[in-house]
Amino acid sequence: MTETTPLITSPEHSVEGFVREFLRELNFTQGTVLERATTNDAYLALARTVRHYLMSRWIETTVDHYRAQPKAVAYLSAEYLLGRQLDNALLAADLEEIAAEGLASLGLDLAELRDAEVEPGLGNGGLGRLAACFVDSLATMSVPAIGYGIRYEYGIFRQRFAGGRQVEEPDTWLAGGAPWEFAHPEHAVTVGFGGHTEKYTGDDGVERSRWVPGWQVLGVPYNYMVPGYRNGRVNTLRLWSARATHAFDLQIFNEGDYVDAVRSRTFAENISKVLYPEDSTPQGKELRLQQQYFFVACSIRDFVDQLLPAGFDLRRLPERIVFQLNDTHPVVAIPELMRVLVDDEGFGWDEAWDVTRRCFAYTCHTLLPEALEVWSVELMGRLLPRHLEIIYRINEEFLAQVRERSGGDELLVRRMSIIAEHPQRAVRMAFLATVAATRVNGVAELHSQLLRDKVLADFAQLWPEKFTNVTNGVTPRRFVRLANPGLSGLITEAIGDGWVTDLDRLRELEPLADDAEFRRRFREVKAANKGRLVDVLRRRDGIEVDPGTMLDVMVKRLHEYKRQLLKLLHVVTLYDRITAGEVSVDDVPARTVVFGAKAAPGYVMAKEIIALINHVGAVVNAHPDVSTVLRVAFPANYDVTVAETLIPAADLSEQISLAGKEASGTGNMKFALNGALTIGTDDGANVEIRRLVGDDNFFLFGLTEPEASAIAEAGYRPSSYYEENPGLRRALDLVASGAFSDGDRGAFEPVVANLLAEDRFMVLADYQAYLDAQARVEAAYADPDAWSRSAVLNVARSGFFSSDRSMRDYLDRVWHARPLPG
Ligand code: BZD
Repeated sequence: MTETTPLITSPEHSVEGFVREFLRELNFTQGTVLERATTNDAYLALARTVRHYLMSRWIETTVDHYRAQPKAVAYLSAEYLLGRQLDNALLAADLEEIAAEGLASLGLDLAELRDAEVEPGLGNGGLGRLAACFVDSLATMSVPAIGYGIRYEYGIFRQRFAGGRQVEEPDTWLAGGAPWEFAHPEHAVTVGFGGHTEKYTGDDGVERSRWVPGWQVLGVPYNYMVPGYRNGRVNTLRLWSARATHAFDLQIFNEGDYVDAVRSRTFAENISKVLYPEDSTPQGKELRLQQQYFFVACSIRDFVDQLLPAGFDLRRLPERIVFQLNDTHPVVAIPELMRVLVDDEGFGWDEAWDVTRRCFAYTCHTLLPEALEVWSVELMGRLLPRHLEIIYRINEEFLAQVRERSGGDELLVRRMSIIAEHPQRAVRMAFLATVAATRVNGVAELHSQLLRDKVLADFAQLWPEKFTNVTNGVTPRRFVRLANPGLSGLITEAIGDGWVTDLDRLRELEPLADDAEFRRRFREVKAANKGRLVDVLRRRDGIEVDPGTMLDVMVKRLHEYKRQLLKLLHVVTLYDRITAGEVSVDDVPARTVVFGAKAAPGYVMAKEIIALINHVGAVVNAHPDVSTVLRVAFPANYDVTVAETLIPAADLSEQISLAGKEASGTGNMKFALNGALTIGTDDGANVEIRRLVGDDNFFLFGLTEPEASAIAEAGYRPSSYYEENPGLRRALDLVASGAFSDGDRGAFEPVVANLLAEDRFMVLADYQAYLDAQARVEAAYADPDAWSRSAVLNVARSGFFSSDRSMRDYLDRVWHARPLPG
């Protein structure tokens, strides 16, 4: 790092300056001319042009951080679900109008170039998208921060439907070129795996252990700009790509085994090849642990070598860094930092532990017991033998403390041990994180409460001060300002544009909920957003949506606990009532139910549910009467880009998980901020949304968490609901009859049978309450003026759900760090 200020000037901030820079890029980097440029050529040239406008800010931010040596936040996350970069970069650089005008003067359409970008889908769902929102907010708030993760060559799979069933295809997001990344092979880091440990006596006479890895890989950093919103700051996201240590192993090569030499290279590069498409059910695969260790080892090495001054005293590390663990995926960073301090830097154990403890904080994102990550001791010992030793010692000292404090309560000791003994000996990563971290947080109030009371109750007893809550948030830049330009314009006209970085100011809209003209314009915006969605779905999926209908949207990963089946039973019931002549199409408001969901490829039930939704949709949409008031749309491959057009168009947001199962949800926040009303359970952040927007502007239904727990405790019998509720019985019988599978009774038998016999997430118990709530939705929707009043109030009262506020909470409650304004 140089100490001189870089002499770099941005291209001129004018249409002419922009056009000049764009054409230079087209000529010199793409090697083509305007007349011959493909859309992708033009997109790549445009991306690089925009980059140039951000470059001096990026360099200055980096240099400032190095000079000031502030306490920094290193966000460690195995996933970043970034979404497209171009629009956000244009917005941050205040170039939207200039670019549109400049391109138009060349006969190019910004909207078309925008569509050429393939989003980097380096995450599964909420957790990965949250990381992307957080790095955006950190940059916008001028917090010295770096995001560390993995540059997967293949992101989340692309979903297609064949005969209504999900088919996965590889996500080749890098194929068209990657204009937003900067590879830095010169800063590659070497990471070891496998091998064994050796005991030896150090110079100080102390018995020590040293790791002799069996093989090594290189981690090559790729830097991505994280531009703050018009604040002169650009932070860095650093994603690691795995390479073989030697491009060719010359010795093997010379021995003539060329194929083996190249194969070893493939082996190393496999580590960052593909994102695991699992959410909520860790698979315990060796390659996954390799990925986790790979990226945290690279990141710690990088921070120490690149971001700290030479000769920095690592005893003072906690003054300079806090590593935020995004769930348990990066938790092996804890024994890694211990290893670096003890083995490489010669620290004593206690000293190293004291430093390490103060450097980590842990966020838990789940409540499902099966989602808590464990690694078998066998695998950990084989892949990371020294780390396993360290984990054992951490556990030993921790359990000694538990014994002492509990007067030798061995039951408690066994419950709290970082090493589980059954069904196999395994490392409980959430426990390791909780023992080591300075702070442990859940992601919504209810979730944090349940962590304290249930999942991590023993730990909360021991260290109540460790536990805190930080409710999730979403970036208003991407999810309001960019995704909903119509609403943004309306808001800005009313209250100025300060809300983009101070979302609490949306409160100033509250009086306008009672202003008929404002409501009319709000409805106009919603209608225009629906029009935009109709175009996108027609072009992208060949799906026809009637923009005059209520848009009832359920988009999120497919999981039983999220209860897409409950939504589907509502659809089936409506279909049943209309076809049976019990309900006239004149009496129900026309609605389009939109689903978007990917299922983990190995999650059989989730894939069955996708097929069932598509089959029900096909029958409903083909029915001459029913389809006049009810249609199902299930665009394949729901991703961030689709979310950005879908959410602003929605009227009704479906947040219907069984209470106590959804840690927070963040889609729920995006919908509320875009003026959709929520139908939802008392779960995750729904609780806070409802409290803020008001009971009258939220359709609450269903069991509460204590009620659901009590039913489970007493022995839940789903079939009793089937027996006692004729509507429910008819809906399930209809599915079982083959009505949606060309008469094939067996087709969805497993889905129905599971609901009747087990129904782990109490779909049947909440069915009637859900239908009743939907009836309230219908009644409310019949009064457009009252509905839009509620919608405006949802917008006005949801400012709390900005990820800027989440970052402030982390700064105060967890990180104890400060912004460094430029
Ligand atoms: O994290 C989600 C929770 O389910 C949501 O309730 C919450 O809002 C968000 C953000 O806090 N969890 C995930 O998205 N989890 C994963 O994607 C995941 C990925 C790999 C392995 C395990 C879980």
